[in-house]
Amino acid sequence: MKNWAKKVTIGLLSASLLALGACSGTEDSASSGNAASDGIQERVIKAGIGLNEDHPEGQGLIKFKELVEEKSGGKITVQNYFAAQLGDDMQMTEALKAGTQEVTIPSTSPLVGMVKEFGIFDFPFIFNSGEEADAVLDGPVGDQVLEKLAEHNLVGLGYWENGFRNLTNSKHPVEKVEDFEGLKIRTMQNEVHLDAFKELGANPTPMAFSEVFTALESKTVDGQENPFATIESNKFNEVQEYLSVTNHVYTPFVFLMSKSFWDKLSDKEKEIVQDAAIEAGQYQRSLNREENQKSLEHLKEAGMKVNEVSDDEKKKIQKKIQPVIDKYADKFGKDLFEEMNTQLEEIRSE
Ligand code: KDG
Repeated sequence: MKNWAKKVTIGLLSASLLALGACSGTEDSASSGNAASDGIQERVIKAGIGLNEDHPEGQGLIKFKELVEEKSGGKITVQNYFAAQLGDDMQMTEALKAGTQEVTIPSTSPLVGMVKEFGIFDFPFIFNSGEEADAVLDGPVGDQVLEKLAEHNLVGLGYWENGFRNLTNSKHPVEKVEDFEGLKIRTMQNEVHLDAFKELGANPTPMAFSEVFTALESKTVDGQENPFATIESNKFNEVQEYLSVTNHVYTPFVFLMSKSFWDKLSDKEKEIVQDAAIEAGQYQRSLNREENQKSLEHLKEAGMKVNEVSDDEKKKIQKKIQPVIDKYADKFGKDLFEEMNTQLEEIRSE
């Protein structure tokens, strides 16, 4: 049974046990009278992300807050922090592990040093569409990776969407595989991205997202790669002239919760936050796809010189970085990688 289905089943079971007043986690609430009838205590969830409030990820977090506060009758409140106010992805992830923050929703890419299996989602050109990514992430492969989080005092409540990544730079258009040569590209802190850009002849620099705008503005790096909505929201177009549509990698976000916080929750409270993370995630994915198309148009209107990299050139890029994929497929888990590819082949044969 899928992880999320298991969680919802537990929720339904706990709802019936609650009705009998027998559900675990209510001993504290028994002393507070009303709470005993619904198994929900006064709690605060501190949630932080690296992107801005106006980005689809920020809007998804606002939706999560609305759902949790509505479903808990206001007893559970969510305090949202945007634009790396609480630190960068890795710092916020460490805060969850330490129990000083409850939620963050980073890209999976910088987590590969902690859970190597996340790395299979970083392989270039793995997914042809967001829908293919949804099927893999919400299925057995995505679930198996989330289960690796527990040993790090983390719980994964589902995947949201960062999206397909495209290259910007201040030097020249990237139209063919040779054009990567010598470009100083900022990458996420992820060995697949680093090795792939090295294989293409670029000069990659790993860097936390919160430092990217300054690095581009000061010309410390020539370029970076992110989905259109991120490029627009963080105004990278103000310091980047060229946008080359490569869609070279699909990056998921993963909804992380501190396990020490999760373990304190009653079954009813777990059901509320799990369902809210999934429902807000569906909303965020849909909004992200709409907004990314709008952002591309806005970036063109703002004067970015946009070129589409042809399928033939994408095939040459893919061929050139194939040794990187072969190397890391073994390192991240050949079986899981093959299970993902089998699922993708089945989807494409339907
Ligand atoms: O909090 C999420 C962001 O940090 C996310 O945009 C990461 O895509 C990312 C990048 O380029 O670091």
